[in-house]
Amino acid sequence: MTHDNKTNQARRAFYERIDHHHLFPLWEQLHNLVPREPAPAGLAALWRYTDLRPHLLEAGTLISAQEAVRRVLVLENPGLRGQASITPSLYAGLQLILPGEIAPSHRHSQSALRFVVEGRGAYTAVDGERTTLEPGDFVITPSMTWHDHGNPCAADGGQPVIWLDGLDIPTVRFLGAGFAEDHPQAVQPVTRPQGNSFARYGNNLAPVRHAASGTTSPLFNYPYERTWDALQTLLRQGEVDAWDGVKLRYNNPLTGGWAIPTLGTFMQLLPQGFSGKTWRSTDATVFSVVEGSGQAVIGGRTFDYAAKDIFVVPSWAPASLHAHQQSVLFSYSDRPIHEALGLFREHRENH
Ligand code: 1HN
Repeated sequence: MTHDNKTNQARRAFYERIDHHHLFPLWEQLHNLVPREPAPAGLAALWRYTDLRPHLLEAGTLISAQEAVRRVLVLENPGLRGQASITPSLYAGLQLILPGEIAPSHRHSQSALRFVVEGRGAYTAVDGERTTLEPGDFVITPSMTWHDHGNPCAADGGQPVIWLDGLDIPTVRFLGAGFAEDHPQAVQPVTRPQGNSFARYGNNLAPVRHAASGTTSPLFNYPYERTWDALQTLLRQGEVDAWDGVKLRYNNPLTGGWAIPTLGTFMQLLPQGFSGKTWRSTDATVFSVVEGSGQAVIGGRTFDYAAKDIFVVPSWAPASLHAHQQSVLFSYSDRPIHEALGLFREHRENH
């Protein structure tokens, strides 16, 4: 037996012996554990709304929102099956609430965002205040705030309302920091009139003696109308970035920081014919198409997108956006965590 063979045999025998003690040799794994650049975790993927919507409406015939607590179809990354994850740190689902339904009140340490995809007339309530949901609205549920949803029966029968839920579920699970409880009442009492938070914090003003609001924005609805106005104005004024088009991030008006401490949220406008340059960033990102059509080129694969589709860009995958029609894209990622920990990296290529 050669010296090398003998050595390898001795090593393998050693590895087997220590395996029984739940030990393994770092030197066999070092490069995987500390990669030269982010190794793919999760795949690029796109969900067509025209495919998703019938399944969600069918779910509406099988279970009520009240029985389900949240009637949601979870968008699971094809490379992360079984983990309720669209990226290693993020959760995404599409929620349906039909006219006459409520989704009962509860709270949890996971932070949530809603991005309204379809329908009018539903509300969400956060800590005693309701807000009516309109397509394109960005609504937040801060950690440990009571929240419930409802879609009151309108005179005309009302509409199914569908929104995208984005939560930090995998992050909170990873940290072992998850707590939840149900409210004693399915529909929490209303303690503040509608529009109260917006009047206090939504106009570049704040109450002189506002109570400290913690780490999350005191605004809980960022209406699409306002966001659209801002994007349109900047487009007209020619502020189009070669990678992003016109892109803004949602802001906590009290701190200038992120609206949600664990979830970075953005809205961007791509003019018709826009062909963006390629970027990479460490924060894997979920996109929800508000309007328009075009292509997302992610890791060399081309995904055609249309209004209401959802797609995901993995960490450090090269990506670029190309708009056939003028397009508006909402997106969210875990960028606040990367930034807080000094881990955020972005590379913008020149083509
Ligand atoms: C939740 O509370 C909502 O409030 C949606 O609408 C999705 C997924 C997991 C855990 C809690 C909601 C959720 C969730």
